Amino acid sequence: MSDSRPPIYVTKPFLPDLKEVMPYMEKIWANQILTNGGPFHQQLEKALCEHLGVEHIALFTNGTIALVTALQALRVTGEVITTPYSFVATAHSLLWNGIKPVFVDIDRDTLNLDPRKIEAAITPQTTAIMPVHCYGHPCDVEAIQKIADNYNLKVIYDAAHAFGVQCHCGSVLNHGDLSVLSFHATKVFNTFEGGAIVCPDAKTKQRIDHLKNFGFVDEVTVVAPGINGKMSEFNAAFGLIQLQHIDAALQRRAEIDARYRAELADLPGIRCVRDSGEKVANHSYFPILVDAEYPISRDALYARLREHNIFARRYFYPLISDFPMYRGMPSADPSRLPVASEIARKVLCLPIYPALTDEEQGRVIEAIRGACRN
Ligand code: T4K
Repeated sequence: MSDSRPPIYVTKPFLPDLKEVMPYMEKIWANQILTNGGPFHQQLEKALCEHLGVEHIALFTNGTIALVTALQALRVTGEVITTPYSFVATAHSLLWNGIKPVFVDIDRDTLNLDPRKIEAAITPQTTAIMPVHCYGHPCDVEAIQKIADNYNLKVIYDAAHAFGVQCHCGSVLNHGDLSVLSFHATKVFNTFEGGAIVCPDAKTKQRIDHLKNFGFVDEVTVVAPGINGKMSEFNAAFGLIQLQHIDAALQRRAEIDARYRAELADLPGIRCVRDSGEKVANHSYFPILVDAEYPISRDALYARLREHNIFARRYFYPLISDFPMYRGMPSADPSRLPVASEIARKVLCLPIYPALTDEEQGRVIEAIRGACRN
């Protein structure tokens, strides 16, 4: 049986009314500045610093180039400890810099890099740790910083999911040496494509700004083999509009999150992943874990939802360490990553986005509950 009702995807980008976009386009058309650090680019950097509660931010064309550049900016080499439970871009950014990723298992509750397992993976070649605030749930930032301080390692957070998240001491983006955001269409805050590096000081931002502009300092001076990572004026303008709607978008996400938790709570074998105690959450994803007590497997549930025209996603299956370019590495051996391997077999991310209607969410819940009645 296939469902004739409209499809529901795991996410849908928030798009403002086109009428709101036109005045920004008119300004771009009038001044003819399309890119290279134009007025909207500068305005968005300022607005994001204020909104996020951070000191310095460098906008990028996407999160992946921002990750690659963050590693360059800190001159990271050798080996970097990271999580296998993420989107491939996390580890790919290391390979693009000729760095060897060393995978360490995740914590069963937070699904983030397990700080208790990091030390055993440190070698004389280790220069940094690249943890991910997976689903926007903060890592154990204190424990990670303590290890980094003890071993003189840099910490670069892949904070692609963590827009607006605050832990007990303010923005989670202020932890580590650098934090990298993604503003991809599928993210809580999107600029179509986009990303950013949050930096602790003006000097680091300046170096990053050079690196994202081919290494140019002025017309005749190139100080590094930089890349073209600049955000365009269109994307920056769109970001300024998005910021006006972000609070309402996050509020709606919170409502959807709360309803899933309430209506799936009594289902045997369905566990809703908890947040990690953040003060302000962003509800960027809604991951559930499908355990053996549920009548059908995770993959059968995924297929069942598809029959109902509901396109949930298995983020993050397969593990990064299972992809061909990584699986030969000793640290990629599944026997060394038992928690990540188990979670990747059980996880399913349910649709969550501001425009998801109550009726649509009801369809998702009903399809999951339905399997228990068959
Ligand atoms: N680090 C982490 C931890 C990340 O999660 C990501 C990106 C990065 C780094 C890299 O940042 P970026 O370089 O991307 O800025 C998506 C995104 O493409 C990717 O950005 C994201 N993580 C990842 C978790 O998810 P796919 O392959 O699942 O995307 P796709 O095209 O299948 O989209 C999922 C659903 O979203 C679609 O079924 C429908 C909806 N959708 C998607 C797009 C692109 C729309 O409604 N409109 C759209 O324009 O990777």
